[in-house]
Amino acid sequence: MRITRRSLGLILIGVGGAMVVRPLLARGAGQDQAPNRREFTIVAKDYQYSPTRIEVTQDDLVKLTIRSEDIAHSFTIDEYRISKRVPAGGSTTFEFQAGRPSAFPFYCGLTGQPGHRTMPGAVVVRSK
Ligand SMILES: [Cu+2]
Repeated sequence: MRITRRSLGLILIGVGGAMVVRPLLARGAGQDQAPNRREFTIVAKDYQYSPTRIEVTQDDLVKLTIRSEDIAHSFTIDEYRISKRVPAGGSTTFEFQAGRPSAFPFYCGLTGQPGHRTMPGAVVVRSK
């Protein structure tokens, strides 16, 4: 088969469609069972978190690993009373269960250098 620009587009649509359909099926099957588990890694570097935004769904069990690629930082989400120290060049991992839908800011709570105050981000919880 000759791969034309049009057929390549159709193949890509097929791949994208499969990626959308699979999580929907998984959610339907597990509706009354254990909550979905989600895992993210957030990297701190140059006074920035990356990514600055993660999206989860209400009731998800969220496992977050925060890794610093330079100095020590902290990772705080007031809504969840989470405040974890992230060692220089190291990481910390913790879990929480997503509650009410909203956007919950996270930030670095260290105060030694002014840069720590400029590390904003958010955990966005979508309703089911
Ligand atoms: Cu910091």
